[in-house]
Amino acid sequence: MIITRDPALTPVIAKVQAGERLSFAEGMTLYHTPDLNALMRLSNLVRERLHGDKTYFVHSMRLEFTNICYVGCTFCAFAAHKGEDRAWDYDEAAVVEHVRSRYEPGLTELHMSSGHHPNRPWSFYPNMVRQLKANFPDLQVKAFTAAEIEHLSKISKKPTLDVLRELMEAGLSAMPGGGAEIFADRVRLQVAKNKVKADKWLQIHREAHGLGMRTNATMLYGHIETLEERLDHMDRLRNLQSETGGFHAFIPLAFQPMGNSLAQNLGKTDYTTGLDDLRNLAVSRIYLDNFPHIKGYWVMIGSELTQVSLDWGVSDVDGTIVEEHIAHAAGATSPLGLSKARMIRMIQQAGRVPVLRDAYYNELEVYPARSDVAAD
Ligand code: V47
Repeated sequence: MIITRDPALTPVIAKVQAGERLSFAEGMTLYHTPDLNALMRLSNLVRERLHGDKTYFVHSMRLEFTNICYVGCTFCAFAAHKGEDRAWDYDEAAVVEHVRSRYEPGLTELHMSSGHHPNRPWSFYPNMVRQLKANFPDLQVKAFTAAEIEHLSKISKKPTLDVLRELMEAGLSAMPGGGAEIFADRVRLQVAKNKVKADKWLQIHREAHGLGMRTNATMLYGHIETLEERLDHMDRLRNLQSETGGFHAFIPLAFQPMGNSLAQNLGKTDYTTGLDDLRNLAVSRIYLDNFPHIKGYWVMIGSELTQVSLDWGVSDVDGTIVEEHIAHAAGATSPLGLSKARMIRMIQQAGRVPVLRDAYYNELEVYPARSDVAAD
């Protein structure tokens, strides 16, 4: 029984408790309610109804094989132009070598996303996936955002469906959720005007789901978007998920304000607040009633707040990562990666049950819940 001091929240709580879908207006009530404690408990109710105390993580490696990109998103501090000192650009052999030099036994997921490279030919991408699978057959390759898939469609002059099919034949397991940013045109035109349009982003995920691939969805928040535009973003995702059921997780990405023109032009130097991060996670957990998981992305909100977020709807904390560059280029203060032991402790300290998963949420190992885990 969740009691609230906010009369507007009472009917929303009743609907969620009855397992009914919320309307847009009811979603906005979640964003506006002053009763954060009730919001937390409501999101936790949904989270525990789905997963109990289980909290999923993956033993993963991130690899950005190039930061060369011609798109020019205003929030990005990662992209570089060809010839710049800070540009890097791995060929197939360098990609394999990079993974080999950082490989650890038990690694299950390789998560790759990169810039839109102006010159690499289409054949490079399936070849790279094939070489990775030949060298590391047990590794699940989760790669290429919908924005990258659209780019590959342009350079190959093939429909996005064929691009996806050929990458799957080469060994691609799943697609990450990047490139979604905020779907609303007003924002998209200001932050990512040369990137894949919202409808096309959704269409590419629809096609991937149709081929049997599972994907994720992100939302970049905390810049110029309104709360209505955040919920509109979730609403479009909820509709697609009702159609296909192909999304694993929704991942809110907290805007990192360093080294990018969007923050500079806004005069913004502050990070999103902890309460905005938590409220946003809770709203997404409640509103996205057909998404299996809400991910707390420790790279952008820190491992400390990620621990707290496990009471605010989060049931997945991504992975060990090893080395991340997109958020760190834009000022993320978290470590580059976390050890598996550290992730397990982080979840146990929050009173939850750590579950090691693969890219498809198959459970590889369930660890005990422990109340006696010392602080780091
Ligand atoms: O698409 C870029 C975002 C994304 C900034 O699918 C920024 O499991 C905040 O998509 N501040 C890449 N965000 C990361 C991503 C992701 C992360 C974790 C898990 C998964 C998954 C996907 O990072 C980009 C863009 O939306 N981004 N710059 C910035 N300054």
